[in-house]
Amino acid sequence: MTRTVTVGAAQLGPIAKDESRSAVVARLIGLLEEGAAAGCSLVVFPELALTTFFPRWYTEEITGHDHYYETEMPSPATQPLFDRAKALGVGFAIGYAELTEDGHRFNTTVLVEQDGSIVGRYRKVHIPGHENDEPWRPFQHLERRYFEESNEGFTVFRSFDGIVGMATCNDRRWPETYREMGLQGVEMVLIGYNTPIHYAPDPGQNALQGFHNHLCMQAGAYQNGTWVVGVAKGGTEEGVESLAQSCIIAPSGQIVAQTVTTGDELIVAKADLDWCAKYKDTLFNFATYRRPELYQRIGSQKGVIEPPKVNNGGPS
Ligand code: CDT
Repeated sequence: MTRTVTVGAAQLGPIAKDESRSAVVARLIGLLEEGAAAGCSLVVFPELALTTFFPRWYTEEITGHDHYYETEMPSPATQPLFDRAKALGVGFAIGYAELTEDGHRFNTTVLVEQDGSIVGRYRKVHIPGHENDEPWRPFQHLERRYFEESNEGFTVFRSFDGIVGMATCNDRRWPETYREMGLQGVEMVLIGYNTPIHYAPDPGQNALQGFHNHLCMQAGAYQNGTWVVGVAKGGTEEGVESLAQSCIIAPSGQIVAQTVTTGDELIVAKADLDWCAKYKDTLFNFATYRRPELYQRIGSQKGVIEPPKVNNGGPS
């Protein structure tokens, strides 16, 4: 018997600054129900799926954005989503801003089983952007002000009849993200994202946002023999245009489903988890072919250390 997970990528369109949690949760439930009707056992929502992408605004005090954070999950506002998931027998993954009891702030995603119980939590590792107000930008990307870097790393979870991991937005650009989970046998990586089209430090990259999005997720899928589900919050939110192009990628690296709008849209794929072994047991048989003794820099060195400049005998 093959292990097949019918998975839905539930892309969201913009969430307005003043949109209530209950209005957003109603949108999420609508997509969950659509997923159930399509036979999904798992529906994946984006990063920060309960609020607008608030790191685009600077507040002098970090607490100025506290109303965008969740202090419990589920909460009274999100409980209806968990209840509906349990009733439908559909699991889900959802990203949100987490404020812990002892005052830590993380960009978090939880994985919820078909019985409505939380089976896994992931806190974003690679936090992009900047910490201080940079008024020269048309809008801010202050994730480094509003979120801490997680020290928990990339755990994978036995769920949905397979091995499932999570990553968040900027994490998808880093090969280490996939390989850390690949080394734990991951079969499906769930990735939510909010990616503004305009990249202020180098606008030359703007036109390539869609290409880079798929490039890194397709490579991560293929090189680790895993499914990847990439889910956007897209469209123009509070005046900032963000990438959509959510997709479901097979272990071959091929995109098998992709959204065609920039709004709320569900795409579905039947993900055969046994397909992963075709890559994990052949070309990417890590146990046979990897050479970790030659990869020491990857685990120990953070920045670039160039080789010393050599004297080539020319005039000094
Ligand atoms: N949310 C998130 O991580 N977005 C980043 C934007 C990078 S530009 C500061 C991304 O990698 O898509």
